Formats: sequence, C-alpha cells, structure tokens
Amino acid sequence: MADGTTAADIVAQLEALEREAQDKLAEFTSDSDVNEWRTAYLGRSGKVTQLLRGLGGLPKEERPRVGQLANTVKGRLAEALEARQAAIQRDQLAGALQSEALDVTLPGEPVRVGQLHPTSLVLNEILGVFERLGFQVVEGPEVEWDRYNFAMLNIPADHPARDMWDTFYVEAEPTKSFGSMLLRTHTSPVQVRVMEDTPPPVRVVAPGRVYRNEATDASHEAIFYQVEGLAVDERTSMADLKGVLTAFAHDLFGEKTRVRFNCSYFPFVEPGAEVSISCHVCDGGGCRVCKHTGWLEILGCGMVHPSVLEAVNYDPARYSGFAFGMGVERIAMLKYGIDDIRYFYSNDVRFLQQFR
Ligand code: FA5
Repeated sequence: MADGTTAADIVAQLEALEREAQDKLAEFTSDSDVNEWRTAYLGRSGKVTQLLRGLGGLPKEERPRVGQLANTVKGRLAEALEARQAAIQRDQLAGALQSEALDVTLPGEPVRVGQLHPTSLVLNEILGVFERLGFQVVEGPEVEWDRYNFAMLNIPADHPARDMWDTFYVEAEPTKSFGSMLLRTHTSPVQVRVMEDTPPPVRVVAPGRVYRNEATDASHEAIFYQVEGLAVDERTSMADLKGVLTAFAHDLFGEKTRVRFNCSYFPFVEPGAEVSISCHVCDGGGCRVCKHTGWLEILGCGMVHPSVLEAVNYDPARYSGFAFGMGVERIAMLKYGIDDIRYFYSNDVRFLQQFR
C-alpha cells in the first residue's frame, strides 16, 4: 500500500472504532445525542465510511475480507443503535409514568353542585300546600295586555287605582280591544285568562314573575314573584276563603300561627282583605321584625267582584268566588328570617347557599 497501511491496520482501526462507538452509545440518554452519533459513525461521511475509503489501497485479494468485516461492524453498530434507542424510549416512558403517577385512591375534588334559589324553594312549598287543597297550577304571560292586567279586573283607564301598580310599557301599537302592552304588575290577569277559557267551577293557583316601576327598599323589589289563587263555584263564600288561607298559613308556618283578616281595597274584589299572621319571632308580643304590631302581612285577597265575573261571562247570580295574591319573597323572608328583600337577587352565593 502506498502509505504503508496494511489490512491488519485497517482491521485494528475498525475494531478500535467499534469499541469507541459502542462505548459512547452506551452513555447516551437522549434522542438528540443518538442522532449526532449516527451521523458521526454511520453517516455518509461518517468515520466507518472514511475508514473504508482506505480499502482501495489494499491488495485486491484482501479487500473482500476487510470489506466484509467493515460491513459486519456497520451492521453491529446499526443494531446497537436500535437497541439504544429502544432503551432510551423505555427509560423516558418509565420516567413519565413515575412523575405523572396518579393515585386513584386519593379522594377526588368535590364537584360544586348547584341548589334551588330560596324563592324557588318557598314557591314549591306554597304550590305544594295548594295542590294538596285541590288547586291546579296554571301560568300566564309576563308581557301582558292592559285588558287583562287592568281593564277586565275592574280597573278602567284613568282609574286612580292604577297608581297602585305603576309599570313598564312595551313599545307596541295599542289595540282597540286589548289596549297597550305592558309588564304585568301582578298575577291577577291570570284569573281573567283562566275564567275566559274555562267554565266554572275553577280552582287554580298561578305562580310567576311580576314587575313594578318602584324604588327598591328592604321590602320592595321592582321584579318579584307572586302566587295568585282563584276558586269559583256555586255558593263559594268568604268562609271558604278564610278556611283555605288559614289552612295554608298553618301548613307553611305551623299550627300555632294565628291568622288575621283586615278590610282592604282591591278594585277586583268585594269585600277585600289583607291577611296577616302572628309574628313567629315574638309570637305576637311585638318586636323589630313585626314593627311592634305582633302581626306580619302576607297577602291581599277577597271575594271576586261581580263586575269581573260578568266580564268573563260567568253569571254572578249563580257563581261566586274568592281570590288572593301573595308575594313569594315576602313569605320566604318570614320563613327564613331575612330582613332585606334585596339579598334575593344580588347574586351573592354566600347568601344563597344558606337555604336548602
Ligand atoms: C296585588 O298585587 C293584588 N293583585 C293581590 C290580590 C289578588 C288581591 C287577588 C285580591 C285578590 P299587592 O300590590 O298588595 O296586591 O301585592 C300583593 C303582595 O305582593 C303583597 O302582599 C306583597 O307580599 C307582595 N308585594 C307587593 N309589592 C311588592 C314589592 N315591590 N316587592 C316585593 N313584594 C311585593
């Protein structure tokens, strides 16, 4: 050979190269190290290839043997590379499994479960009492016609009683028979809708949201809930009204609760009354909650006015009925001892979570 390199030299170099390559490979722990190694030893201009270039200088008969050995070395290095890559992947997986290990026996994060709003809780309770007394639950629209909210309830246009229920009007063309469109101020229009659609006898309760153009304070909201009640039949009397509302008060506030009926005025009933219950805080003795009267007002009621019966084509000579309307939040305030109605809709979860 021109530079004096013999086949034995090349074989020795090949063996040294293999040892060096195997030693380095064994130390690698990452894919990027391995890739560099592949280029350095097995790549096109890698060390093994360079060594093989020297083959050309060997005598012809020695070249196949040395060439074969070189290929064997190349093959072994390729195998070692594969084995190392597999080992690296195994190690990485084992590491990940350990660091991301999940203890399935640990208690989980509690899921936050919602709950019913105090208004819904009390509303359900109120409806439950009346359902047991044989009343059916019905609903009416919140956006209502003047005809149902006022006119058919014996409150004609310009009647001063309208001042009691100032509301928000909807921009819609008033019609001759239905008048303007507005947000209902009470659930009483549902009385009219039910009687228009159903021949007597009727016995219904109508829950729902009502609206008033009203400055809010501790006992007044501009949007709140009412439950309306209506019972019409032959010979329905004030005694039935008193019996039903007394049973209701006893069911909701306890048997010991005393119930008081005071004269009051609503254009759609005659006679009209306001119902109060004995204060559950002081048991009627007088305290801050009942403003030292011993009584708490819960609703308005009365015997359905004959003009209302006539307006829905019920014969007032044959049929009579009673009606009542209560504020749901006010009842919830009494039941739970809440002293400001504005807590209900201020979205304070700390307040809402107290009621189940
Ligand atoms: C009425 O709304 C009549 N429709 C009730 C009625 C029905 C009388 C059937 C006769 C026959 P009043 O405006 O008083 O009446 O309201 C009834 C109840 O709603 C009140 O007793 C009170 O509990 C509640 N309420 C009234 N205004 C508010 C308000 N701004 N915020 C919260 N609750 C209210």
